[in-house]
Amino acid sequence: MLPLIPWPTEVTATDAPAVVVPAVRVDAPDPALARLVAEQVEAAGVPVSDDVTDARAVTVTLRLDPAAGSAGAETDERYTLRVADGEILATAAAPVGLLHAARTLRQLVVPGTDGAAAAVPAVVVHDAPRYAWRGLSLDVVRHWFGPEDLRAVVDLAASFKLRVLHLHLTDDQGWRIEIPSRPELEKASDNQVGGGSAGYLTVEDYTALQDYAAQRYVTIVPEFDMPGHVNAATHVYGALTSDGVATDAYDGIEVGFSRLWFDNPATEPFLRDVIGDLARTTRGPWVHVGGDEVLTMEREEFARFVELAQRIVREHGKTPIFWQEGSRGPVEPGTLLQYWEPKGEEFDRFVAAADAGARFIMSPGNHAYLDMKYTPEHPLGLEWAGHVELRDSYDWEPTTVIDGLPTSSVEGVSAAIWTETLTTRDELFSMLLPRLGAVAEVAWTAAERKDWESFAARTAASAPAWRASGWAFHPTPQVAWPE
Ligand code: TNX
Repeated sequence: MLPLIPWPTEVTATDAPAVVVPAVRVDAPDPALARLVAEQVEAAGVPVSDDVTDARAVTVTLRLDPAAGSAGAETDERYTLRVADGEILATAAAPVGLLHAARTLRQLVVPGTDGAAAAVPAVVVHDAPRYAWRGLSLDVVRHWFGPEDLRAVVDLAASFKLRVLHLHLTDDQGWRIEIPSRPELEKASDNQVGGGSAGYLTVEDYTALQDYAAQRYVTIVPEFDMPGHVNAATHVYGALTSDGVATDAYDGIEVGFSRLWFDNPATEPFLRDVIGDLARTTRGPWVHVGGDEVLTMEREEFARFVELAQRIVREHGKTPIFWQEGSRGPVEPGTLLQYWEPKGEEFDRFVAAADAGARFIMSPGNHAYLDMKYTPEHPLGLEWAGHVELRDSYDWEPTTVIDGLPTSSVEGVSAAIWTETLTTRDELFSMLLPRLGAVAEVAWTAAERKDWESFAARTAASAPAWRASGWAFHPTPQVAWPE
């Protein structure tokens, strides 16, 4: 049993003996990639040697080769990994594929016991993802998670070959990103659920985080949630409210009470400043403009917000993303909608939006919301979408969650985690793990190659690697964990 998550397109274990790796030397097309691959190998407990004369060291060769990967897969992400005859060779059409190969290699390493060297089973892997959009959406407002935690989340996401980390940066409780044209927003950063001190990302922090993520082929997507979830903004700017009076700070967990007013002359300049600065500081192609849970606004006014936010994002050359409620506005071709709440009565509207050219990111609450409690007794999390055990986050098919949606309108899959009840990195990780691996497999692996029993066994076998990385996980009884 090979502890690979997500499960690859083609895996052939050969009869050849495992390759023993007392140490490894990395031969890669560029030094930055070599360093990242070395990081993976070292994380598996194998020393990396720069010494070309080191006779113990096995060479990990990474080579760009347009013919690599699984047959017929067009994507840049395809790769092949061959482990045999004392050699480890990764080939890929593009550097991202080489890094994927290194992630696979890291999962294959069997640590040595009692002083013996580690080994890698002889195997040939040809691989490519089902969806290009494989993401994680993370709320850093309800509780603040700073740059160090966010780098750890990038590492975790990248270990499952995810490509997108979407940060929910603004909400009722706090504002978590510096907007240079609106420096006063910093005043709304020092608050979170339950009060207490919090923080925000300066442009410099955000840029550094993007660089860290980009090296790992993870794109950061910023979210400015509007026209609801805006109490942090109306707390700072009284001019945005209907009576001109700034709202009180809020540290509870209710939703749906705050809002902007389309006809207020302060509103459009605020949207332009925030979206403009986010677009300028974001190197990825997407800006998320929220749109969820606006419970106190007429449909017509809401639609005007969707139209305006979408237009401003496009003026900055970015692709807009809304939560599914964006379908209540005039969505344009290429706009992305993130599906989250299984509300059957809205399916016709989603299909109409897809017919108009919108594309869907699937984050169904009952499968992909990793802030849901595993069980009713679970001490952390919410339960509005039900309880999401590991198997619930594994057993679902993105193309059938919205009745009637054309298969081709599915852009991909994102897990999501909201932090109303999560205050520490370990709490956060214990909700992400092991379920993030399940959602990653839904996003990567073809439906006909998924298998729950196999996934559960691979999850169990991944625990030592998670421990070695210092990643907390929830030992769900659905898995037979090793002692
Ligand atoms: C719904 S998901 C929300 C968030 C909450 C989350 C808690 C979405 C678009 N909105 O405001 O934090 O539920 O699970």
